[in-house]
Amino acid sequence: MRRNHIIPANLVTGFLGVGKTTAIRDLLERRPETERWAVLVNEFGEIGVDGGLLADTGVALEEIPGGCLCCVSAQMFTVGLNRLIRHQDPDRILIEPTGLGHPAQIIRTLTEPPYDGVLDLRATLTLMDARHLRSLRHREHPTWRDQIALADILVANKLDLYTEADREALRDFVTHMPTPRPVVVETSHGRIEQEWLSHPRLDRGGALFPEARAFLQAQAQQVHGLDQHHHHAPSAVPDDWVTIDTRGDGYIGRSWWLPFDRALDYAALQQLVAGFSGERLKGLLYTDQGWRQLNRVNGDGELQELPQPSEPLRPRIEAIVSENSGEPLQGFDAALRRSERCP
Ligand SMILES: Nc1nc2c(ncn2[C@@H]2O[C@H](COP(=O)(O)OP(=O)(O)OP(=O)(O)O)[C@@H](O)[C@H]2O)c(=O)[nH]1
Ligand SMILES: [Mg+2]
Repeated sequence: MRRNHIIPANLVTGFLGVGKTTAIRDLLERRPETERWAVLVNEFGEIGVDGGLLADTGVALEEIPGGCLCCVSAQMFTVGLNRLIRHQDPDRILIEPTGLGHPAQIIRTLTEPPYDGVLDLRATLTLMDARHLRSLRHREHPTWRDQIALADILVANKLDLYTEADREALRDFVTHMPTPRPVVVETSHGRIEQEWLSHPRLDRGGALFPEARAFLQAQAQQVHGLDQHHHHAPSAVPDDWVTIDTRGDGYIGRSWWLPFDRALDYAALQQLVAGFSGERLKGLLYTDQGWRQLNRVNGDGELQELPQPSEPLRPRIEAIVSENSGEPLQGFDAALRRSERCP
């Protein structure tokens, strides 16, 4: 296939649940009518949920589940990206790595052969939640740091939830950032100006951050020791409960495929969700009250209406908990199964 233009591309990165998919949705809704955009979403869990949340936007979509793009799914990433480039010939590509993604390596991949003449990687948009500035768990996480360190546009999202102290902490943090500093903006519901997508990447002398590099090396060694990962297409999965676990970067993820057409008890599900204290919970679920989407970060977020999907959709849910939070997933798993209505 012959291409006659270089495709502008952006990374939309940031930690678990900060609002990346929300921002991408919003950008897609306001994209120029004449332009064809494509999105590549990578998720920590083995079963993608974000793709389902973007399915109605009408853009070409590739989902890479099962770990960070630069490590476990590196090959899937290339395959997915190549497919978008060849078959869609898009005018722009937005890439959402998992909230536990290592951006330095992804940036390197996208700016080296074979992609250097094909993609024009512009500004990296890093979303953050300024409330995390006062949370050691976040500030000490190497991925959280790297994502922010590599921002060209640093988007402090969820402004509606900040106290004045959070905003003050953000100002203070930014003042102490090393140069070149990113553009810093505060926003809510992922609202991002289209024109920021065209900003160039900051020149950081081609160097990865030392922190990022040491971290990536350790990661690479770990990955070499990992077993083959199996990726399950929905069609290949038996129509029963299936769980797949992912582990890495201090977190454990569990993904569930639920059987087609069997409803969960809405009230039981609601109670289960309200009691979930882990880091992240996402899902597309069929209940006795109809379809619901679930999007919870730490303690925030409940079940919400989901329009009847236009194509058959396999209900799915994904939980991410911190590795040292005990084993809350087992209790959750059992209760989730109990919430299924008798057929
Ligand atoms: N209050 C509030 N909630 C928001 C805002 N932006 C996003 N959210 C909510 O935060 C939750 C997570 O948003 P997502 O866009 O799924 O976050 P994400 O970064 O893509 O999450 P992962 O892909 O799982 O890392 C959702 O329930 C959103 O509706 C905001 O500005 N204010
Ligand atoms: Mg997302």
